[in-house]
Amino acid sequence: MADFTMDADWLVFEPNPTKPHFVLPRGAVDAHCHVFGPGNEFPYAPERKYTPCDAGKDQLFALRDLLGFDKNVIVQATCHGADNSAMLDALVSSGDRARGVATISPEVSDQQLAEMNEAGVRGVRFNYVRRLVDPKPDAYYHRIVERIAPLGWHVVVYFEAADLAERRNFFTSLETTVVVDHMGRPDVTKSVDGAEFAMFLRLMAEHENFWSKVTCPERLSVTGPPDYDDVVPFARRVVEMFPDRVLWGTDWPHPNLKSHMPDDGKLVDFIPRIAPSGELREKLLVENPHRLYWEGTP
Ligand code: 0GY
Repeated sequence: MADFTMDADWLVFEPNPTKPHFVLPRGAVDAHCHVFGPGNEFPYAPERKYTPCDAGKDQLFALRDLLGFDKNVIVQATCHGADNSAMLDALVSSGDRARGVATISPEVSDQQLAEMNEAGVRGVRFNYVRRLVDPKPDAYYHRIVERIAPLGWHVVVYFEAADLAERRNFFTSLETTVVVDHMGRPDVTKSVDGAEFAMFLRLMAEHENFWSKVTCPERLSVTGPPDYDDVVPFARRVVEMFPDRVLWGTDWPHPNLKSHMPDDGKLVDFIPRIAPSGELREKLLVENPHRLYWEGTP
């Protein structure tokens, strides 16, 4: 059997997160999280760039219940490549309380696509972060878009802020809904009013098919935990400018963090700082994810 010992510098998720003070609205969705393995049941992909700790569906669902979420959107992680088995197994086990975002190749069969759709997959992820995947040409992704168009799925894109200028034309050529991970990973040491973040806000403003996850303060912050103060102005700006096109998620089990591991309860307590009104929080946590993933029904 393959050896799936986690990387020596891997930080394991917090085993005992605190219960948040902020009480999530009924029907709240954790719209960005992953499952890893377990590797002996769902082997990690040979081409992976990291070997994580196991973090399976039972642990994810226990966290969902502790934090007070109703549902999850499980995003295929790069350590599983295009083998979506662990994610699909979690969707099926969730009893309609999870949807998925898959990684597929253009050669996927119609039957595989139909089965994924039936299990709850509603999108595919294109990942441009070089430490996670090897880059592929635009034509490869266009072929995938042709395959998913009949299903009405959307595209999730993950990229670093510095790469937006180069990728923008491709992204805006997509006619599907396009969901940007983690606000396009802004450099939060720069001004929220600066040129780099302005480019991202303009992309959102000019293209109504673009959505943003206002996720990952723990990944973007330089000032650090527990308050992640430097991320607040960025996430709050996106929530207030585009209240109907934002999503929130924990990013559990937090792959590839190096500085610290967040307490997921504290991450939930971050939400009212970026979505200061009840109306904004209802859209961010309930209405928007249900529109995109559950045909609008909370
Ligand atoms: C995230 C971020 C990361 C990893 C992955 O699929 C993945 O491996 O998404 C990262 O390392 O920045 O969204 O979970």
